[in-house]
Amino acid sequence: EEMQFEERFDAHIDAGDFIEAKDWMPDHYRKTLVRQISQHAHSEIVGMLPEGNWISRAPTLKRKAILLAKVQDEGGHGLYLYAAAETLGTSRDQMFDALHSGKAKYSSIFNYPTLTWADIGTIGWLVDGAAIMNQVPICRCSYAPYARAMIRICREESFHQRQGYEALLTMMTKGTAAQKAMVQDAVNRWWWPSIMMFGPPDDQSPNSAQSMRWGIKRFSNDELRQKFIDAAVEQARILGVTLPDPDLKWNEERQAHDHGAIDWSEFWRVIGGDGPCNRERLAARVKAWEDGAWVREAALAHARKQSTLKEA
Ligand code: FAQ
Repeated sequence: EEMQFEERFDAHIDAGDFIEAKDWMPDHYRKTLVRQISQHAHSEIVGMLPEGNWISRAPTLKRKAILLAKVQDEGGHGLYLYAAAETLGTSRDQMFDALHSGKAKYSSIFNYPTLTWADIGTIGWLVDGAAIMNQVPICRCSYAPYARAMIRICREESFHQRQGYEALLTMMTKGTAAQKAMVQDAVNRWWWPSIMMFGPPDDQSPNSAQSMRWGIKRFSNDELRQKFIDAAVEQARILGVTLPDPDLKWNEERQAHDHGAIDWSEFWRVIGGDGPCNRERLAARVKAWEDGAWVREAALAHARKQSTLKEA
């Protein structure tokens, strides 16, 4: 009987149909989705920290309002994604526990510090830009609850990307020499970590083949990285900044840009827990969880009281 279910599932996948929460699915498909969706949710929540660092120091009221809205959106994205992962039968407590104990991953990019205001614009341009490139195809992911969550998330991410690019463009066109230098410095620091966001090269990506077979991933890590680099080159030219890769050049034959070697040892070190801010990020999440204990207790006490009142 299991065989029959499996055949039917494979036929659905081959036909490009969506899988819903109540449909039969192989265990490994479920596990892969819980892994990816929960890591994605953790990334959104941890991703609030580097930018949150600048809310109280934004240069104008307008910039502060935009940044507040962006960081709140990221909190919202985390919540939709936890809800999508819960449909697969894993609880939010289990997911938080995995994050807080250091077992679960979150995106490498959020382990880098935000040193100046230009970092906020650069995160919008490059980090949200990379996130959109990776996430638009997930709107067509075979698991429907994840795909549906991604539609709204992508709309908001594109506002995030625009606001970052516009903030940098303002500094580059109307700013002082010092402000322009600050933008270039931020781009120098964020470029390589941003292109690492797409994950390891295809030949070192253990999950890619199966995830592509299942329609969870629609493009490979290297394909998305290449598309991102090609788009960023033109955007950098308009901004008037230099991307910190002397080997970056157009390849007429491939109709794509060649780029210099990526330092994968840095990537593995950061996802292994030893990046510039890993300890600080995790400690901030654990502290927030502990400080919020009284809220969870109060909500539970209230719910218990309501249900006894109803019974009476
Ligand atoms: N960081 O075999 P693969 C955002 C891990 S955007 C950390 O290629 P897969 C928006 C990978 O998990 C960021 N770990 O894996 C925002 C696996 O380890 P595991 C979040 C990484 O899953 C913007 C191992 O390496 N976006 O939050 C990374 O097929 C601004 C082998 O890799 C998503 O999560 C990395 N960069 O492909 C918020 C998108 N790359 O799990 C605030 C959804 C790889 O076996 C401010 N996720 N690893 O222990 C995906 O598309 C995929 O999971 C990939 C990785 C492409 C990230």
